Amino acid sequence: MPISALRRLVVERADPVLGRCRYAADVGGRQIVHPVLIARRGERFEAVVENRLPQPTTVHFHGLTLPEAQDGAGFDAIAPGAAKALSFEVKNRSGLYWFHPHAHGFTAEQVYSGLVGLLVVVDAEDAALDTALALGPHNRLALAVSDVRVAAGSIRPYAPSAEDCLHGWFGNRALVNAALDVRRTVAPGWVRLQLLNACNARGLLLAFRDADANVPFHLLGTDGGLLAAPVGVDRLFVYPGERVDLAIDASGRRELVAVSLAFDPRHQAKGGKLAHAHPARGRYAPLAAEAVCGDGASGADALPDGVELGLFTLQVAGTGATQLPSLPARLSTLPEPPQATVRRLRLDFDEHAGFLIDNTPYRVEEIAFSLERGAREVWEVRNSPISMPHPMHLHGFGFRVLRRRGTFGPARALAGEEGRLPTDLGVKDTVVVWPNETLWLAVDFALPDEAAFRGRQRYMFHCHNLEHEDGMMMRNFAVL
Ligand SMILES: [Cu+2]
Repeated sequence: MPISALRRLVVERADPVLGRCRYAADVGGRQIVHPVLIARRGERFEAVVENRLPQPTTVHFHGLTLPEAQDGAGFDAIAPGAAKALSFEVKNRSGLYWFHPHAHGFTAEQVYSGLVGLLVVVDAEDAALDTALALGPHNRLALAVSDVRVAAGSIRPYAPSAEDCLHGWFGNRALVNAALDVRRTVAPGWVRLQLLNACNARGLLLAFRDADANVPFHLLGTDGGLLAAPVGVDRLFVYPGERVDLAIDASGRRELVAVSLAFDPRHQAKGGKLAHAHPARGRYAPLAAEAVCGDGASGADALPDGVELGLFTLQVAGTGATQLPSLPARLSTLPEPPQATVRRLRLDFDEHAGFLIDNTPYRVEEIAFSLERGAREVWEVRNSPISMPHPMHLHGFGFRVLRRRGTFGPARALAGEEGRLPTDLGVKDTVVVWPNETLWLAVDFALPDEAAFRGRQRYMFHCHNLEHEDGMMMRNFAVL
């Protein structure tokens, strides 16, 4: 639905027993649940968010460049029963963005419970691509893929053990746009698929199968919009918070099954035992009323990270274009990565404190560092060899990956020039840092509009493994 039609966005529990939640858009008195929002670049978002949860929440627009007051990063959460008016201009490039809760201590539970919304930003470049691909009406899809724990036919409530808090909360089934066992029908020809990994913690090694054959596809874009040119691939790592924009040829196929292939997830951190100890959690009820076992057992067996998991099926039917158009050689012009001063950040593991940035647990009032608006920096992000993959998310600013060093394990096979993975070639706001790796990220801290961004603006850099995020792997910084 177009954002111009949105007046109210209700955050509510759909099932108080199991705690499943949803976003519901109010469009002139009519309710659309789990809305996929569509915005033209430059359009304004004007809506009131109503929190009907028994917990504080926020709406964080992941990937958008917004003033602190609209970023929903958790500095001023919306209390249960309260509402907040949101008003901002969508300034980002076309691409798949998303929105989700970001109230510290509640993020993992609320996202797992179903609060995942998609925002598709479109512009002339995006429309030109659809025309070039001769996309049929059913051949463009925007999908949020997460994993949930299903037992006896129902999705079990969020109840992480100390082990889950360390490695992440993993499910056993894929949930796609809030549904299990998703099948979509597409026509022969190009299919354009914008896909979000909305899992709390699971890394996806995305591939497509037709019977037993792996089907090659093309990467067109990443978190912050289109690549300069398409890249041919047969699998891609997509970690929590990351998005990919793909083209796959459905001609001559009966169905395409999207899977996450088996891989070594490189959880090198051993022996730590953690529990969410965020003080705010004790003051509010969990989302589910049904009692969960005290030791965190959820009544369903989780599939560990890196185990093969079926995601969804594209069934091919009908007739498409008689001749498949070739992919455009050029898709977009990317902002040049700035050459700039280096800021070093370390991702640490401590058996007692868990995963931290620069050995410092998150404190809401702390500002780790400040920089001037318009500053250009290269962030050198180094992950400990005794760690695990961390999908690191920067609020407010897209960045370019300049290079990767120290890559081992399954990512190494995908590395190209400067050690970069195919998904490193676009504009990013979330990037996975594997154990022992160092990444160099070029960021331009320009703020687009003096009036809307007046005064100091606080943003965050954090891990998007949501158990790590709630477990303090997060820092604030300020743009002056
Ligand atoms: Cu992490």
